[in-house]
Amino acid sequence: MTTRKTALYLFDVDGTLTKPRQVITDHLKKFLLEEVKSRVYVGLVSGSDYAKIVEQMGGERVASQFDYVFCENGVVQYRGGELRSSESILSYLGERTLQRVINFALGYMSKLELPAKRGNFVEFRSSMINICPVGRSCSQAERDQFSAFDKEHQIRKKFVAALVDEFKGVSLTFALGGQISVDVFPTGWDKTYCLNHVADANFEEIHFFGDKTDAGGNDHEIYNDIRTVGHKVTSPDDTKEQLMKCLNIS
Ligand code: M1P
Repeated sequence: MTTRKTALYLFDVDGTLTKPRQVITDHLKKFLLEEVKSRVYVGLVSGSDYAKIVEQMGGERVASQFDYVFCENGVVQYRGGELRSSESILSYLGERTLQRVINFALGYMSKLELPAKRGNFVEFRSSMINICPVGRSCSQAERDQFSAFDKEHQIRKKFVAALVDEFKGVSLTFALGGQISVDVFPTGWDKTYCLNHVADANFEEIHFFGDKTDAGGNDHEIYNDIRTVGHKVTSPDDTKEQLMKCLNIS
């Protein structure tokens, strides 16, 4: 068996390994778990929760083959399919502040007129809240429609500006995670959080591949962190191409 280089390659999921909220292709899955994993250590770091990551990797058996699975920005950590650690936004904020955030978000969203509104506007996770103007129970077509509408009318950008203004004194970050929603989490609980979990492993290099690397995107902090070599990608195909170059795979 060949020894793997002491390097860790971390991957965002949506837009980097899969199309937003879609399942990874068999081709890319095989490439990552055979070609890439035989050369370096591999990990996932997503804003999503564990259930969504498992779904997008095509099942728990696949997800558990990654050396690390960091959910909710790495604040929730899984290894080999087992939960290793997590944090609670409820304990951090307290019920009163949490409700202020939720009530403000629901009030703001109630005044929006959109092409469609469905259900599940606030998703409460372990270490973050995800707020979604169209509603997380929208169909794929409604998701795409909202995404196009958002690009034209800056719905989420204006929503984030209103949240930042309302919660000036509270140490919270509002990030455009994916295509249709806003992630709300304590400042510092961004994707750089996962780097704490690998500090003991003393990797010589940590590479990060992500698409939302601009300011306000949820890959921004880890992409720019001095502990990582950041790679900005535009699609799953681009991720594969960049990996082939980095690891000299022909
Ligand atoms: O890409 C990660 C994001 O995926 C989903 O975003 P959306 O539904 O808006 O496309 C959410 O799970 C979000 O929390 C996460 O950051």
